[in-house]
Amino acid sequence: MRTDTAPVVRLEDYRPTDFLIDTVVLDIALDATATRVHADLSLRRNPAGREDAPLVLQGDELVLLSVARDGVPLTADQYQADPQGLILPGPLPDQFRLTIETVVNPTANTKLMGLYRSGGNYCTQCEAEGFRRITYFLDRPDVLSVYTTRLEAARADAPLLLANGNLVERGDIPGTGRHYAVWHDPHPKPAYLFALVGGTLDTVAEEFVTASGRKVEIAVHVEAGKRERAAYALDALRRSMRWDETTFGREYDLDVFNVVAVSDFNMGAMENKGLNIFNDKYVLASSDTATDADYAGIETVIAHEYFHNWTGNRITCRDWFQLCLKEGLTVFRDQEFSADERSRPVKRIADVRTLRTQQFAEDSGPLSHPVRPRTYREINNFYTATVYEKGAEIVRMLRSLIGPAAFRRGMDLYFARCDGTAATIEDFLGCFAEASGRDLGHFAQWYEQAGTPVVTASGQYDAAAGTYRLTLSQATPPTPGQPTKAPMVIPIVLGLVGASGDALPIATTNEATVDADGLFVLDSANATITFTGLTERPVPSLLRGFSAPVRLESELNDDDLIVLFRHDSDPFNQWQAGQTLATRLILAAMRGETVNTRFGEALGHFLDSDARNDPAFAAQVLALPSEADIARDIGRDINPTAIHNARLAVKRALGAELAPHLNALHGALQSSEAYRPDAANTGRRALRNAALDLLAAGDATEGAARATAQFDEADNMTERLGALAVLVLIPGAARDHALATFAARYGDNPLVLDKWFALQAGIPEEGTLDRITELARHPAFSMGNPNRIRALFGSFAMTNATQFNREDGRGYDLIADTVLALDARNPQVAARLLTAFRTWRVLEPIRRGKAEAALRRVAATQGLSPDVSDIAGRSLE
Ligand code: 0A1
Ligand code: ZN
Repeated sequence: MRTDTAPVVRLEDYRPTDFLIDTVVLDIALDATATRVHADLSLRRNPAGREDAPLVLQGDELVLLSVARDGVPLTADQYQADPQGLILPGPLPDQFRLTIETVVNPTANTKLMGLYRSGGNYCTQCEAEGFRRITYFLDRPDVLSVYTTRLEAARADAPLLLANGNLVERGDIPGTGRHYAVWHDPHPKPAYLFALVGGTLDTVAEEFVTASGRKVEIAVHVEAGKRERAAYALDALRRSMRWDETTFGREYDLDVFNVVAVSDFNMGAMENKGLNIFNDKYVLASSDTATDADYAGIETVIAHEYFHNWTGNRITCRDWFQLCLKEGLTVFRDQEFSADERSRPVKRIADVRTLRTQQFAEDSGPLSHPVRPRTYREINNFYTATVYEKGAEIVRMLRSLIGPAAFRRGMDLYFARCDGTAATIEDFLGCFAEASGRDLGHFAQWYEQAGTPVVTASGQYDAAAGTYRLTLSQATPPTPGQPTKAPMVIPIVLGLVGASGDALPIATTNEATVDADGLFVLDSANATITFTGLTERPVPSLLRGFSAPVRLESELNDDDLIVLFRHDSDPFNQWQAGQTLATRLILAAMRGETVNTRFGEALGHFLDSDARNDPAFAAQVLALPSEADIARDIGRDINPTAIHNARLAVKRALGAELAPHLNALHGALQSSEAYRPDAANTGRRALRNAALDLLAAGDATEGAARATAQFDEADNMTERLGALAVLVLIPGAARDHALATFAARYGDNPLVLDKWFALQAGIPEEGTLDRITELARHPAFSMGNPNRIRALFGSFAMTNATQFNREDGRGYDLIADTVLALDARNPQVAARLLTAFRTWRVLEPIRRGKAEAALRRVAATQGLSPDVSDIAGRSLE
């Protein structure tokens, strides 16, 4: 067991390994408590490594049975071994075979890293450093090997045996009740992409023919009895494979592609070569059990893991500092896929909401780090919104800057040049610099500099001269370890809108500064653009499509925002104008003022006209900025209860003002057609739920009645859960009845019960704390299952701002206690839960003190995992 603080790993200390492992032959006899792993490694000295260096292999909680070199067992003086490592001091030949036998206990593996059991099946998770929990290895991403895996198990225990690559052989071991399967993966890969699965699983499969005519069997395997819920995942997989062919020219490269869903999984899913393993939340769906959001999540995650086959697997990372090389790029690719499959503007709005809620929050607090960090203690703590979501934004900005054609050429060059290698951000950017002929040196700062830049805009119209001078400036607040910041390269897509909504022509004194697509590149601290030939005062529409991950502060007045809300041709900025107006209303309510921004009136007009043309977009417009959005806007001395109350007051007022529109919409959007998870129907249901939510705020009695009716009549989970989400906010018999009905109906479906746990954990009432204590004793709850923990405690800490941040500190104590109770069992999930404290420093003094005390109590606990110790330590720095 590793203890407390792990040593710091630094990017600048990177050096190649002293040995390479060309082939790995594994023979694994699966057993619930004593799985024997026989590993045969062919090693050779790395020409780039040190001469005469010893061989140092990593392990983690391993039990060594035997070790031999070139077939000769090693004597005790020829190696040093403990559970954490195996060292051969040498002298060693330049090339040799090393045979290692270890034994591992999958049942005792509660960390869910390495080989473990879930739902009675065997599965693995090796990213980032889980392979060392199976055998001793050079467990780092720049060691690429060809794997052959022989699995053996009792046929009754594990009728299905899967590993990476193609199946080469299978058969019975006569007279033993055991059988085996041999898998071979011809593509060299790092150990973190190794996987195996053994067990009893139901399968849906079909044939996929690649663009060049190669036949691939694609299959989704789920726990026994869940087969009916696997169809959508298979459909999403087929669509993803086709999309990557047409959009990026990438074909699949093995004879089979397997997806396996397990019920105990620390993250969303994992891109193991040819054998993706998924949290079953991102596979299982039926109209009765999954919401439209679940379907969209499945589509995204299936695509994400599949796209890793090229961006992550064929081209992997040199070291874990380069994690964004695969993650940022692959998120960008899955976002583009979903945008193409659904509505592009709505997808963009949803992605920006996530970015702001997760990444901006992370980036403004003690856990802020560059997209490519320079140091880490525990790499598991760097699978963050910054690496993933901000990493994707960098790729998106790159495309805006060099244009789609050069971007595609750069991607093609990257695939051609780096295929089969473990690459760096420099390798990646080099391809785009070459393909576009542009110097991307300054742009590369986005990977190095943490923090969210603030862009400030101010404009001056000169009616006599017909000019508009727009001044843009940027500044990035300090972040841990980076007290001073340099200007960044910020692509700002902009337009000018006239008072009656017309797009005004763009002409500037220096024509080169704003291109035909409205792109202006702000790459210094300040810049001024002079627009000419104007016959009216323009309203600037800046940062269209959210063209850069920055905070924009502009001095637009309410009337300007109404113009943009009504007329902006850029849907993102149309939505943003509505959000900004709503934010102003909420901030005014906090100050005890009533202001009239005419937002309610504009919203009513919108609901009667445009809303019905694009319901998915309208649903986004109706959803007020979140409490976290408002908190971020205020920035310091946050009182979450004051924000909650002000937001609720605005929501009530808007709900009451818009009641006739909302009631009409809610009725009109009902459909008697059979459920389909397509974009059009998803949009319709989203708007119907959003209308219900707002109208219930305005009139609780009418809302409860409509919600109860919707709950009872719904033939799908989206509308049933939408109604329940409204009902849980209205104390009373209707709520209690609906919660009980829901639990009775779905008592045997853990993924659906997670929704029930999560909704209750989010209730912004004093009694929620006791409710959570009670729910933790519910028979369906288990501290062994990450999804259950996230549903109950994660939802409370991350979404219930008023109760997590109770003034008496009991919310903080609950989460601190849970983190400590969980840490010995599953440090990765415990550490993730602790990140709920990431914004503690901006709280008002009383809450800040209580949050700090809870964090200090965690940090001072003896025997913490490196994961929790790292988060607690950095949070307090
Ligand atoms: N590479 C995966 C994420 C992942 C990372 C670590 C894990 O360990 C438990 C699991 C999954 C992805 O980006 O989907
Ligand atoms: Zn990924």
